[in-house]
Amino acid sequence: MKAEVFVTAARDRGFDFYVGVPCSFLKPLINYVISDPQTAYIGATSEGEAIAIAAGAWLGGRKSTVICQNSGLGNTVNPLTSLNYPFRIPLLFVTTWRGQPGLKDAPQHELMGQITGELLSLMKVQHQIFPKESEAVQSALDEAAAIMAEHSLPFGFILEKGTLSSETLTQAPLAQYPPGKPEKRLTGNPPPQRIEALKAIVDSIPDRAALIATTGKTGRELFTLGDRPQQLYVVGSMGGASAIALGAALQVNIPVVAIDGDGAALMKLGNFATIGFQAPDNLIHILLDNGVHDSTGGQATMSPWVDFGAIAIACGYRSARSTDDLGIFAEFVTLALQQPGPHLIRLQIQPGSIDNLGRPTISPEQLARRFRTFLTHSKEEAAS
Ligand SMILES: Cc1ncc(C[n+]2csc(CCOP(=O)(O)OP(=O)(O)O)c2C)c(N)n1
Repeated sequence: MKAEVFVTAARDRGFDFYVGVPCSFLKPLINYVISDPQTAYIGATSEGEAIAIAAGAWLGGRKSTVICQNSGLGNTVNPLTSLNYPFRIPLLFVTTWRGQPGLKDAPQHELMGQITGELLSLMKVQHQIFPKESEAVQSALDEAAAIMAEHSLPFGFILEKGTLSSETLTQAPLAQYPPGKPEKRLTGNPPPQRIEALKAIVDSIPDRAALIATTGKTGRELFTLGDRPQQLYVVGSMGGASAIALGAALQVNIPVVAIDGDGAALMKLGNFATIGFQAPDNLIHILLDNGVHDSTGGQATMSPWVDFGAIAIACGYRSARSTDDLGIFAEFVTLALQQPGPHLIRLQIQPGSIDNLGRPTISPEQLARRFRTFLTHSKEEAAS
């Protein structure tokens, strides 16, 4: 079957945004969506990142599809279970079936081939075999869409070897970014507390900007400071906040601000490369760097050895600024709002948190819908 049959039928149902990591079984589908000007394709550094970007795109009002090899299912477990499930974020999920029992395949696919369907079922991802005949595609997609609408969860198609006929790849040349330089303005004074940093962010950005806060105490402190519809507290999916922000930023014209932790950023360092490459000019990636996993008791991270600004610039961010001072930080945020991004702003903060730290009282499911409404309204306002 031609990949076009599936892609066209999916697009007719609103699915025109693909995120993925390649597999040789997927080559026709990936090559087709990369080459098709009517379809967006974001290459991710890992399958987990792909899920988070797709979730961000859904929050931004876009129906999205993740395509990957079943070897990468392990990488999707964290976001599928701690992001899509609690926040009830649907997506179309196409995974290959390397190591399908009875198929001669490489040894590294044997076990995953045996458990692919079971693993999806365990993660409450309903699934079926990717349709093999053109005539079956429309009804399979209708069924997938109906199930996604009913449960608001991902639906999977398992793609068997040889289902799709080959496609040629037409790839745009890689963009060239002007070489930047990371900027550091360190005072050596005691750095601020996280809560002061969050207050500075809220005070420095306009109300029309969206804020996506990483897991742990960052989201809890932001909620405790004051709950607002433009704020999303990513309670799980550690490291996913910046990828969610990327997926969302690509859909909207308002500033989208990811508030990351050093532990979370290090967990998904690949996100920097995808953000730098996709280069949404409305994305501001703020890193509150306390050098520890503060939320779990203050265990050290490797952040003192890591130059996040240099990494961001090397990955194609338009600017990367670092400070330990709240006043300079606020200046950096204001600059980032005025200049095209993506920007990294790293603020050194003290470990520790406030007393009487709250937890979001709204369910993740409601939170996601409130945030999605905020983002989609911003698009409607921009269009009117
Ligand atoms: C995949 C995963 N592993 C571990 C955890 C447990 N956990 C929750 S918050 C956190 C620390 C996050 O550290 P950092 O990003 O530096 O933020 P901080 O807590 O310092 O604000 C950890 C390890 C988790 N939520 N998810």
